[in-house]
Amino acid sequence: MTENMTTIYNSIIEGAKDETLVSVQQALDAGLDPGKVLNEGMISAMKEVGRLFEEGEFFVPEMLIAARAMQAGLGILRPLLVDSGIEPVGKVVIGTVKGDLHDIGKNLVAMMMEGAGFEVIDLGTDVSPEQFVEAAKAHQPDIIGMSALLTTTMPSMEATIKALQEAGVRKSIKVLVGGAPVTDAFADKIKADGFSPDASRAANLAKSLLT
Ligand code: B1M
Repeated sequence: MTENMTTIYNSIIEGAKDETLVSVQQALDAGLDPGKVLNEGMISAMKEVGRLFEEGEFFVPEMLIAARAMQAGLGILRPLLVDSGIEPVGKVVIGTVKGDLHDIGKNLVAMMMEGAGFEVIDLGTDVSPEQFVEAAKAHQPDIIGMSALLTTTMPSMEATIKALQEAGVRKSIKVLVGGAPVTDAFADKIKADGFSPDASRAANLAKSLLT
């Protein structure tokens, strides 16, 4: 890892928001690729935060301040990831499922989708099946994207797909799922149209689902 990248990585783990802002900007000014800064400096730091939490070295407050530093850094990357300059290719409604407050991955997927030319309606976190159905009716999206980071909230994805079926809107909408515990096999089981392990592949998959 370069010195810049190490500083970004450490500042996120330490939850040092100001240092994250400065180091991300410095890395970009030095000409480093935004995708590399994101994956190697930032996402890998969040993985380490998760490991430290599992080991009992970090608790919820440490996870929270690390997440705030991460979100601040993402604010700087956002214009670089989003600025596609192309006509909307479709409409996506996205949210983190009911009972789940993790939004960093979902926000990244939303950014990459915007960058790929989608109009994105972000419902935020803790989104119930009923709220997804309401949004499907109100916005008539091409795609609904659901994110879940907890094994305990994954069943809400299936409940949402069933609710979309019952409301009679499932056939006109593709459903894309993702989040750390979600797998291809789970997506098949709940009859989603697609699963992606990361944000950039989610945007590509969203495009291919429409063709
Ligand atoms: Co939480 N947390 N957390 N947490 N947290 C995890 C998820 C955990 C794995 C940590 C651990 O134990 N190692 C664990 C879940 C265990 C499990 O269910 N198996 C956990 C736990 C237990 C909890 C609490 C229950 C802790 C507690 O209170 N005792 C609690 C639950 C709160 C709730 O949601 N109801 C909790 C709370 C929190 C914070 C609020 C403190 C904070 C979140 C802040 C926020 O999001 N604003 C937090 C954090 C930061 C994490 C970790 C450390 C990091 C998550 C993250 O942002 N990663 C996480 C550990 C880990 O994941 N290794 C952990 C970076 C992000 C870019 O990756 O979200 O995976 P990710 O997104 C990726 C892909 O998954 C994919 O693309 C993204 C980018 O490439 N993707 C999609 C995501 N959504 C997609 C949707 C798609 C397609 C791809 O299509 C639509």
